[in-house]
Amino acid sequence: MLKPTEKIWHNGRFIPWDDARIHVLSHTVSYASAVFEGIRCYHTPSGPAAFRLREHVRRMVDSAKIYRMDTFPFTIDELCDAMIELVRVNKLDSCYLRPIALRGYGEMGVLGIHNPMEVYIACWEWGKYLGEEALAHGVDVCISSWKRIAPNTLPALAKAASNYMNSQLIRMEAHINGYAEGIALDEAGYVSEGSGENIFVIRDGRIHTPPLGASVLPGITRDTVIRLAQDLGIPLVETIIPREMLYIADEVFFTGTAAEVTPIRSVDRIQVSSGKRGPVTERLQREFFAIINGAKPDRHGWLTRVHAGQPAVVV
Ligand code: PPE
Repeated sequence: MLKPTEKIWHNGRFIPWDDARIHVLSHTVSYASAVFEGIRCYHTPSGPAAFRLREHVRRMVDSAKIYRMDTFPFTIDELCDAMIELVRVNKLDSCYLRPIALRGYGEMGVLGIHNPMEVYIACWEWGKYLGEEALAHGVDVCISSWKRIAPNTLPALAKAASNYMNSQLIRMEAHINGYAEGIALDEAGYVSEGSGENIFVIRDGRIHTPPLGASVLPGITRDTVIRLAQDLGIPLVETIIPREMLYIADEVFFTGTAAEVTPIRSVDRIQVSSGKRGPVTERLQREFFAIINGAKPDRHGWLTRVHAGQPAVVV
């Protein structure tokens, strides 16, 4: 169960957790007209720090633009500041931040452009997405019978609520069949992504990941791993990946804000190599966790410290 925190940010004001309610006839409830983000704030020796905050907020603003949410009322800077202040106000040392921008209550009907935009930011403490064990030992996954959203149906580059109905189908099917997660193929039948993670495949020392044209979310963790692989001198290509490549890979892993860097030990009950976390995955994981935990210098400027600025004032 979700553990409430004290405050939620709504359109520029802090309100009590329980007051963050919307009317059942808000546009978003019938038509899924919402865009959102998921951002982790990590415990570091210099206090909590949000990981790649600006990139996440930029993607949210991009998602809103794709959906013609022209009335989207806040700038990237304002949203970044609001998130940092929210973590301070809720006195959390580490948490997951969930900003949501939705079309609210007003007119009924699909159009939606006359309905007010409501922006909320909540945060709470969130543990390991695919279980504590997953990061060390990996997860068992399947290929979903559901495809990922096809090009020019729902825009995959937008992190929109509507995309997650497709994700739910993938995740529920995997869960019911005893898998930790499902991997969807794209419209053409090539590997796309998990219900809530991007995917990486390693063979003969080279990392492969599907390109943005394969109906994937442009993951911030995906981008992080691409940069870390460059830093470590590990060759990486963005390329279409046939399904069977997963079965014969040396290593496969997921990336995501919630899932972080999670090894995959089997696909469709076919063991990936020895069925243990592989050396490239482990190297990337180590580098990733060293940076987010503040054990290594933040050489890319990815962390935003929560307590670096002025003390928060509760409105
Ligand atoms: N693909 C999908 C479909 C996706 O939902 C996510 C994040 C990613 C890739 C990875 O993106 P990024 O977080 O920027 O590296 N999924 C979020 C939702 C989790 C949830 O269940 O809610 C997340 O990881 O926060």
